[in-house]
Amino acid sequence: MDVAILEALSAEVRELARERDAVIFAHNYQRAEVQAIADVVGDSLELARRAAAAEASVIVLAGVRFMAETAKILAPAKTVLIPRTDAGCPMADMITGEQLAAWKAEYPGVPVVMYVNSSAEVKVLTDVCCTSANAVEVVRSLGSPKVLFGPDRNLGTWIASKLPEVEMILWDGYCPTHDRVTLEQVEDARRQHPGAPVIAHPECRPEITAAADAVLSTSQMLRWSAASDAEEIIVVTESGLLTGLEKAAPGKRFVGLAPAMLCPNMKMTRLDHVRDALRDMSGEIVVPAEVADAARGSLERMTAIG
Ligand code: CIZ
Ligand code: SF4
Repeated sequence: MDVAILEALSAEVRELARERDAVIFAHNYQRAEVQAIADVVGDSLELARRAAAAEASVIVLAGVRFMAETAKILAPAKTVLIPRTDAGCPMADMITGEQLAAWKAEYPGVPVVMYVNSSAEVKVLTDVCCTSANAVEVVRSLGSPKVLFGPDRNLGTWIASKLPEVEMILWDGYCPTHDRVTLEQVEDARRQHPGAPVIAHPECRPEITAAADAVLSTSQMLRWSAASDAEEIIVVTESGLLTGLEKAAPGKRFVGLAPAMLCPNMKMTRLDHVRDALRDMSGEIVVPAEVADAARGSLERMTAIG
């Protein structure tokens, strides 16, 4: 986009946010120009915590639907807007409330941990949600020998490798963006950038996390990279994080696996969509009160851990 247009649009968004008493939250995987105008850029855990504590009357959530739902459940008195109502998470859609109810019935008494990448209906049936930043701590906190975990089998496998004392029973969901990374791609990147450490997200397949130098959530990648001595780092997660990495660790070179690692849903939201949502107060997220009330506990337990 032309620089003058970008600046004018950014200024318009900030002015509208002021007029509407709105805060703008952007996920770490959002486009750079959307991150640039946000009040808060973070992972799901940070955005959920900030939503619960928000003082503004409107929250604009530049991300995907489950993140906006999470904000609404934790801050029911706020108006929560999502600039693209069609931005979903294919992984979250891989388990429905009905499917979870049937699965639970097969394992009476076994606690349920669900990745925050799930629908409000699924959260209603969940004991504790987790994000990739606190998943291991959440499962450990239950002190249960058995746990039902979903929807991400890769994250579940990763947690199980850290907690051998827990029998993790896994739902067969996955993130299409992270799950399609191959070992060959990672090895190619290593050959092209000798000596550069590989940091991978736990949504990647087990052969990728096993080959990585560190397995980290996005917030952990930002901290790890800032503290690392490496001049060049290979990043195996959605490419939007490169924006934050370059900011968190200026002077380092980050090698992404784009175009393979783009999440089309995360990339839907452009600045003009954020502007339109604020101008028209459109894209309001509605979670029925009885669903929100029943789902809230699983999210509050999540935000209290890690
Ligand atoms: O938890 C999140 O925000 C996601 C989707 C990834 C991460 O590791 O932060
Ligand atoms: Fe869902 Fe994967 Fe996109 Fe995240 S990157 S929103 S888990 S599809």
